[in-house]
Amino acid sequence: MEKIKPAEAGGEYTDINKTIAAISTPVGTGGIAVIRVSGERAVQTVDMVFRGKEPLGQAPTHTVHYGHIISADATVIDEVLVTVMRAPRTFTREDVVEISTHGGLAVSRMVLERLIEAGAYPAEAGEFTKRAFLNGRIDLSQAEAVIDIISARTNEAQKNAQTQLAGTLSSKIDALRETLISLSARMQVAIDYPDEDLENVTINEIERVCRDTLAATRALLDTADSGRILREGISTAIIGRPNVGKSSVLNILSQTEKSIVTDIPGTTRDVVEEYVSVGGVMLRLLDTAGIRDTDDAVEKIGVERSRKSIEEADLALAVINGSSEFSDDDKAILRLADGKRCIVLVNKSDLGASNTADDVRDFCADCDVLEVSAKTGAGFDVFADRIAGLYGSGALSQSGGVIITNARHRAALSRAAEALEKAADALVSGMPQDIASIDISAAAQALGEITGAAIADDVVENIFHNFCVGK
Ligand SMILES: Nc1nc2c(ncn2[C@@H]2O[C@H](COP(=O)(O)OP(=O)(O)OP(=O)(O)O)[C@@H](O)[C@H]2O)c(=O)[nH]1
Ligand SMILES: [Mg+2]
Repeated sequence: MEKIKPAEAGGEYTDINKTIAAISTPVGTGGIAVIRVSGERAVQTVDMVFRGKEPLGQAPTHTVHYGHIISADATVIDEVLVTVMRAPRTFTREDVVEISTHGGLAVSRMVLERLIEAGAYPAEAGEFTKRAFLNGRIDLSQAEAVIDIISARTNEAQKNAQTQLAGTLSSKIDALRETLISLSARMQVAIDYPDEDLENVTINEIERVCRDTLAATRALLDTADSGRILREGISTAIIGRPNVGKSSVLNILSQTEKSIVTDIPGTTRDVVEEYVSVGGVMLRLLDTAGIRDTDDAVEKIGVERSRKSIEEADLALAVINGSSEFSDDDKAILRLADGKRCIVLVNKSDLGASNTADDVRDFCADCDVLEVSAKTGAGFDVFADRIAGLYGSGALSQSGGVIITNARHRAALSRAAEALEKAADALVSGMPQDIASIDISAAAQALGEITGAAIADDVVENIFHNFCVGK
């Protein structure tokens, strides 16, 4: 079979009239792979390369068909199941056909190439979801929720993304925006026809609507910190002297051997990163080089990175060797975490009881001090409880359902809040209504960017390019 080069990405293929195809399952080997085809000619295109009991042309919607994908020289490429879904009850609202093949990389690629020979265009990143948006099935914040569901690493993050996909955020935003638009329209009439005896909007009413909408916008903005945590995890720097067991802590929490552990002080040089779920909360763990004065050039860089990662972290996880004295070096390291939330793990508890934990408590009244063993796992259940208490669902759910997890939404809400503040201030200081009216429209515009009701095309393009191909 002649190889077909994937078409170069370009404006041409964003054309909604084209039938597109892509492998929608992850690259690699698995039980099955799914190749998704969407567009006006989806059924005909697949029919050209499919041999089953009957052609797919007459297949009713939402039916599954057994058969084979056949190469140009009539040899069998794979035994497949084909699902035919006709518009409009599909993900893209277009005709969609999904071909389930055996999960080999070569097989799914050959099937995709066959489809391209038959006239399909390779889908761009996010193009299926973009079509769902362009065809009005979902709005922009729901499309973004699709990415979040795919990339969710904890149950909490996944639940929040599902809520967003269900349109909870959209309906909140739409309601706020509609209030502003109707207010602005009534103000406009009063401005344009000042002499008519129309039912005028009073300054008081305008100000009240601005303040109410501002309060609702701020309430959403207040959830953004929890939202960032939900999405990106708590960035947690594991810090401590060399050889205290920092890498062992990362390994036991992630149940991997990702970080190299040896009894040689100065083992870790680079910052090792791993996402783990602890107490239902996602932590982005950063295992760092043990902090000490060193002449080793490579280790020196590691120590510098370690200091930097503490600065950028949400949480410092300071590890101390409980089988040795609480030293001045330990104290210096705890001081680096001053002003941060800090949990101290007094490690190696399996080596016998010591006073080290009490000494740490005396030194640092604000620190949460836990005795653990990265060797046996003792004490890590208490650690998980502590994390759940600090960042878990109880802490998040106070915000009443909707949580802003997306930086783009946050920026748009900030702009809306700013515009509403300006409008309210203008009214209070007795400026003409047109001035406030401009700000109120700007606030409505900013809110509209969240759902995509009012947004520039290039921003939309940019959002969908963050998707993976096949989604
Ligand atoms: N007995 C005991 N040994 C431990 C425990 N945690 C770590 N160790 C041992 O301590 C040594 C150092 O562990 P690492 O995890 O490499 O320590 P580190 O802090 O990452 O060291 P550097 O990367 O050199 O800064 C290894 O020999 C580990 O097996 C523990 O809880 N109990
Ligand atoms: Mg290490």
